[in-house]
Amino acid sequence: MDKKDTNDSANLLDRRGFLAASAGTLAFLAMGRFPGAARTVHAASSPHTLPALPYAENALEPVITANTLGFHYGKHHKGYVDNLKKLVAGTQYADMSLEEIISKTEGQDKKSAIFNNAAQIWNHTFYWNSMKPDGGGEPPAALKQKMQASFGSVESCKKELFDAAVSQFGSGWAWLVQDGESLKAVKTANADVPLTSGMKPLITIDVWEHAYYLDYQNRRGDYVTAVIDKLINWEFALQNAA
Ligand code: MN3
Repeated sequence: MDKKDTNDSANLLDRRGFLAASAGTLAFLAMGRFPGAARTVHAASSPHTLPALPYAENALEPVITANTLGFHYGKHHKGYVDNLKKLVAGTQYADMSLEEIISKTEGQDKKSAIFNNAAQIWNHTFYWNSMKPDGGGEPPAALKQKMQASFGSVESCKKELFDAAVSQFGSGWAWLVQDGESLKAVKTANADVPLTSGMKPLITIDVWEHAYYLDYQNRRGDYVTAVIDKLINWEFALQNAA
């Protein structure tokens, strides 16, 4: 990992008041829990590289099949990287980190293609890390406390995350975020990311149809339930909340 890049990126995030959702991610990945973690860290903030998956394409079966993951990562996620590379070539954005591109293009109609592709790269990398083989189950005690303080119980937290995911009309994302001292379940449309509202993402679930249609067809609720119960990486959420 290039320390200078990481520091620059963290400083920029702080200056923007983003409170380093990525810094939490970086800290977690830097702990080396995933093979190839360092590669993921560096690539996650680069607009030019498809970050490595933190596990094999078949590692989330049977909840998410290798078929779905292969298309989702290899075609969709890669497609956003290929698009962004072309869109930023020779522009002021070419040498910026992904987070910087997102912050500078957010809300600007003329830059929406750049924003959409940059945010989708960020969102997908965050989504892959929001899951792990044999995930779900009991959250770590420190996260459990935060969930109980904000939602009343772990079950209520999961239910609000589920509700956000199934009620998002059309394409988008469901998120567990930290907003100030509270945790919240929120949804965003299309490529939108809670970073731009000053909230710190802890976990995300992709609810674009391409995330589940090959495995679940129209049954988004079944996909979301299975992800929450069997794949969600609560340790990743806790690291992001730190
Ligand atoms: Mn997707």
